[in-house]
Amino acid sequence: MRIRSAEVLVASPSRNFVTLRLTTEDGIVGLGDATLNGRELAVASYLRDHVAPLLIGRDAHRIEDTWQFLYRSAYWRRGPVTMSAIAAVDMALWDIKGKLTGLPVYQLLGGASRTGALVYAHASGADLDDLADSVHARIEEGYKAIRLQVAIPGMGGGYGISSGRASGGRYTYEPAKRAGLHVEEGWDSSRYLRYLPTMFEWARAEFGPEVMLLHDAHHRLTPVQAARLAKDLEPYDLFWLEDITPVENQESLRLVRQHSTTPLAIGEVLNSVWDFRTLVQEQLIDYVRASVTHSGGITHLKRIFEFAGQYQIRSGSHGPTDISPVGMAAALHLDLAIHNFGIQEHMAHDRLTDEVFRTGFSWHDGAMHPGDAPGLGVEYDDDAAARFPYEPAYLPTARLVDGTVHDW
Ligand code: KDG
Ligand code: MG
Repeated sequence: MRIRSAEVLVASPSRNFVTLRLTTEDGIVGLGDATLNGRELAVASYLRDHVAPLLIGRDAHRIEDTWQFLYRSAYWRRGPVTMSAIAAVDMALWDIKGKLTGLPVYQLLGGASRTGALVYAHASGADLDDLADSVHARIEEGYKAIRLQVAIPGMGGGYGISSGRASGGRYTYEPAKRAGLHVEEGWDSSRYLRYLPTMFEWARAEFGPEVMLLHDAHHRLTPVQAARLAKDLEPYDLFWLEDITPVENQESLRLVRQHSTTPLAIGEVLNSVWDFRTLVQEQLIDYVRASVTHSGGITHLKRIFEFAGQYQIRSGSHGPTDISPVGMAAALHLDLAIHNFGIQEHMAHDRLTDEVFRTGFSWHDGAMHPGDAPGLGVEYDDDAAARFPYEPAYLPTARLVDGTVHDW
């Protein structure tokens, strides 16, 4: 079963997505997500100019061999551009294999280990009243786990605050801005550290002990600040505290661990099993946040999760809107199959995105299922995509009060 064509599709139905479409000689189509927020065209070129010519004529059945070939023969290893490109090829080949066998991908991965993947949604607010509305909306939609982000008084914002409802009435948070290439946001760690525990105290009083609460610090604290926050948040029983320090200095988490039992989640900017060695072997985290789209696809993310599983660390796949519905489907198939599943992030896509990508996702009791269509179960509508050409968009920069560039 040879690959006949490899097309790179770039469209912007409310935000940019890069999709790889592989077609076999017999006309079987496989889709893969290659979206790298703010750097989309780098992956599109990597695929179009360097990978597609290598794929034509290859046996579509050889998923592992193709993965190793693309990884090792490039010589230049890892990194988000390379690993997103390999991820797209890997997802598309799993999609093809599913269609050839007539099975959904989770069946090929060993079958379902659970009835659905517990998902968490985002809630955010410009203040506590606004946040309360957002949390109530998520609870009414059926979510059991919710990430809380709030603007910090006196700081004029904070990470993860939605600017309101997008098309179709859904609340979305889209940090990459189309208008203006250099959006800057202020940041003040002292105000944040003082305010956040009071927000969680309020949230537990307001929403009770049952709802699972999460928070993303988005890489902004020093080790000692991170330790203090994790300790201060202990009484509020978080499901996890995410990206509490920049991930490059992994040893810094030892300090956090010494001072707190708040569960930690890290890894959305990492992209290979080798990047997780210290975090996993020293048991410095409780959840692996890698994404199927940026970490080499289903084949490699499964390897990362199995490595983590040896240390009782669970999965927590990254799933913001910059993971396309194809990536989300791939993540859900893996979530269903692996043993050490923890939770799946779910940020509902804008309605315009749904016009381009048709999914068969179902939803029950706070959990999602990718559906039982053969392969990944996602279809791409070229006519709809043609209405939404690529538009450059960039992630913001964070600056401290004195103007210094900070981790965004
Ligand atoms: O493109 C950046 C987003 O992927 C990131 O800000 C989302 O941190 C994120 C999350 O946890 O969803
Ligand atoms: Mg995050």
